[in-house]
Amino acid sequence: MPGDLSVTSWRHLPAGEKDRVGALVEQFRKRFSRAPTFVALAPGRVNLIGEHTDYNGYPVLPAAMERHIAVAAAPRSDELVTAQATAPRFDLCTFSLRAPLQPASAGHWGNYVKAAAQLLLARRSDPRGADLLVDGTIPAGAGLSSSSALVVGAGLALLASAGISGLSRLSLAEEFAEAEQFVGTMSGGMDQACCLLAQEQCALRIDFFPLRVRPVSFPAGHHIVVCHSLVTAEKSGPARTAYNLRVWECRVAARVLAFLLNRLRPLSIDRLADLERHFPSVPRHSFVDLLADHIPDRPLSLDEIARVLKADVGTFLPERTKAPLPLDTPLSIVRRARHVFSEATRVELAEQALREGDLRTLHGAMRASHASCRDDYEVGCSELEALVKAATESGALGARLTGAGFGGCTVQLVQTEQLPEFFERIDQTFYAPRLPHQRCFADYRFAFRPSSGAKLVVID
Ligand code: NG1
Repeated sequence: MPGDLSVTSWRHLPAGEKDRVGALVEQFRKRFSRAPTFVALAPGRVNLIGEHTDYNGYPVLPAAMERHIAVAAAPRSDELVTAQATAPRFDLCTFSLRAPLQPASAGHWGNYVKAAAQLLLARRSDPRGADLLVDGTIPAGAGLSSSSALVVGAGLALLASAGISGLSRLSLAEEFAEAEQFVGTMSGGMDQACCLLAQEQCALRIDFFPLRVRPVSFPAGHHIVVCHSLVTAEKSGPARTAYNLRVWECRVAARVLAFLLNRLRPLSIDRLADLERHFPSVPRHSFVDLLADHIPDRPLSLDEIARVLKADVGTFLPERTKAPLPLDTPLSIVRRARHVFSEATRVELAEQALREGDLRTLHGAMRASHASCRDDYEVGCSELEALVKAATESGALGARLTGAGFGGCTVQLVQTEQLPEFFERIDQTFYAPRLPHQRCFADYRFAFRPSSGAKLVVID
């Protein structure tokens, strides 16, 4: 099982990471005229399968990438946090740890640093601040969890600068997941858990409430390939609203099912997975049949749902929701529930297939997941469709959208020895026609073997 977060000397890092940390340390020295004391390295992740299941209490199967957010930090003598990024498009972010943390405008990158600072404030009533310098190689708005890597990286750097150590990776994953909700997304806990708990050469099966992980060896002779659809879906604008709507729809679906299963005393259930715990004799697929038997499969407001079921609208209002939606929002609860319950079964199937090296079954589960994300969860787009088709025709296994969707990336498996041919074909069919002035597409598609979780590096 995962243990505490220990500190590694930069001298013991593998060559590539050592160079990167060294370059960041140099930049920090130039900007702040002193050396940083720590560098946190927080990897992005790609989800093999289990999309939009985490906040429903069902498992996911991601792997950590070799791309990171790196945060260099040195303590300050006052209570200020100053965060700069190496990329000039991100402006300076400064805030005090004494004043209550207030989010800046939606989508501002500093909100993720403030989200991270909550872990420090939970441990110190009068903390000292730190100077931070942030660098990253994870494409943003691509469904590769760059935002959570920033929260985890900044959080670990702030905690280490304040002299706080010996923390459990599992508890940190739970705390960072809760903290990231500060930015206004009602997200689940997959990204922070993968970022902190991933193991080299393994995918990670993650279960939630309570958080548990188990590594699954990734088959030899294959690489995970990520391809960008060229559509970014930053969670600061419409993608966040669409994401939060899906969370809300699932919570209402859970409420409606709890009512249908016990009209006299409906349970306050807000997560679809909790239905299985409370009604163990009901097979998973029967929940969808029950819902479809009572609710038409089209968008309905909460009022309309209540009228169909001849019940008070309050019965179906989810609790514990930080950003509730207006009552007249149209909700597609039947198809959302169909995706979530079927995806939960596909994750179990995929994990088993990966353990047994049965790549044919894994391919089938990943392809079915893509269709379900597109048709029932409605998080696809035409560029993702074209990319999945191009990847499949170029020899990839299991091509599917990954992450929240609405654009972003696809994930697929490719035989290691076929990687050059795969890239040549996908460049010709997908990237070259869309980026006619470009010759190299390496920034948009890349291959890797699963990497390890976050590291805290001391600059000694
Ligand atoms: P991405 O794609 O990284 O934005 C989001 C959520 C996850 C999960 C997936 C969908 C955040 C920080 N993460 O990931 O918790 O729900 O969508 O499976 O919002």
